[in-house]
Amino acid sequence: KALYRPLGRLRTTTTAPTITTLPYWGQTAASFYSTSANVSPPQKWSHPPSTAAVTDDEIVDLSNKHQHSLSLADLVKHGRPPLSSEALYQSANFTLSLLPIRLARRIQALRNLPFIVVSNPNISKIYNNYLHSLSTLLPWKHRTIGNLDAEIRFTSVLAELVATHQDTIPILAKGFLECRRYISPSEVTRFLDEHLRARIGTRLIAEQHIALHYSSAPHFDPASSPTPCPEHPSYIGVIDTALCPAQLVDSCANWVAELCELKYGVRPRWIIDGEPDTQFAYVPMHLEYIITELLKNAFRATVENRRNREPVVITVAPEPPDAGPPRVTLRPPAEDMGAFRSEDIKPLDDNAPGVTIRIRDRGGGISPDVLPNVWSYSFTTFSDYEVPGGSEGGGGGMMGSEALSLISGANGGGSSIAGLGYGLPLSRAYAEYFGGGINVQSLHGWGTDVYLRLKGVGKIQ
Ligand code: ADP
Ligand code: K
Ligand code: MG
Repeated sequence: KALYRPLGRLRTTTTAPTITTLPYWGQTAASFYSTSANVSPPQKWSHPPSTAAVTDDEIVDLSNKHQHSLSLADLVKHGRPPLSSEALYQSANFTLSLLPIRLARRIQALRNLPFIVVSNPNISKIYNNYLHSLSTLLPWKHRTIGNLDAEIRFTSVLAELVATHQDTIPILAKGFLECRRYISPSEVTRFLDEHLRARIGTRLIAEQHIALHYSSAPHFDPASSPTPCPEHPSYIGVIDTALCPAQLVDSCANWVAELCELKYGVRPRWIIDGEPDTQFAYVPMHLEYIITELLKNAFRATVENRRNREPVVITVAPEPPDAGPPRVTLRPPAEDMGAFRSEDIKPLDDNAPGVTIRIRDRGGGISPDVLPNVWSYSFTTFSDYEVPGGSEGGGGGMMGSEALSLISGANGGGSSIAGLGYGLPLSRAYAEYFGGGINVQSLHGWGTDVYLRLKGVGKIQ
């Protein structure tokens, strides 16, 4: 029971240390381990080393500040690129006003995990990444960015921040798998769902300014940017106001087919039908993530079920602005998300045109004993040793041991056909971010239909 005592509460009973040195965690963890008869974590789980110059007080102060609930209007309010230098500085200052609070809140959320979990080397690496990123932003706190030189330096801080958190997902996945004995699956799910959704927003904010910088800076100072962006007239930062989902599906399918060829020696076929000319305003990076994960699942099922000659059919159906209620009903957002949904970015306008994409495979569907688990982080039926078509549908499924070996590999799961068990839940987090959703319909013994509904981000001037 004591294992689940939140770190935050323990901290207040001791004299407040600064995180600069972190003797506290080492001592606490060590004394805890020595008095705990039942559970002794591996020797290597000592304490999170850190050199970040952020004090506890600063973190608590920041995380208690009001978190501006961001709208997409905020992200595009600076106008279409190329921005004027003034608009670019405004965007930088706005970004600066948002990020420290968001990072501090993530740090607090990590601290509220049982400390035995935060002591895990992988989780503490993520924790320290957040501390580090916050420490790189704090020197800017009392400054106003008002010249190009400052703006360039600030943008490079943002770029480093985005790069630092690049591999968060496989590292967290590995950490939580290693902590399976110390934290319940539902606690992991609650933490990850909140954490990964908040991360989507934080990255979006940082990447939006970086993109605005690269599409604007060359226009008023050609020397400022070594890599001017190719012209994307329909882009505002990372938002494509005329995104064509069918094109994106096709390029993702090509990539996933390559993966299949590498893994199974087979290249599944696919067909795009419906209204492939549909366009809407959305964040291509998000759609790319979702579609890639859904196609990995569909292609894998197709190949493992020896249905290679049956194409996966992807139907693109536009949802006109005045279509009334959505044509596909998806689950309502889970109740326990209420606490953090306010962090999500709202679409510009609730009646914006959207799109529904159905991915239909003949890969045998999902057996009833597997189906209830598919939305859990780390749940997978993938086995690296599986022979295509060898068993029907993967048996009972499992949590993680395969995933662990997969993540330990060089690529961290991202370019594997399956195995991390994050594809469905994380895709759903992306889809729900702007008010969309994902629904899986399985006809066991036959195939699976996945409905992805996306609300467009709205009309942008
Ligand atoms: P992963 O693909 O890494 O296993 P996911 O979250 O993407 O993780 O999927 C979880 C599980 O759901 C898969 O392991 C598989 O058993 C099942 N699944 C998902 N999509 C399909 C599909 N189209 N056909 C059959 N099974 C599927
Ligand atoms: K899963
Ligand atoms: Mg998958």
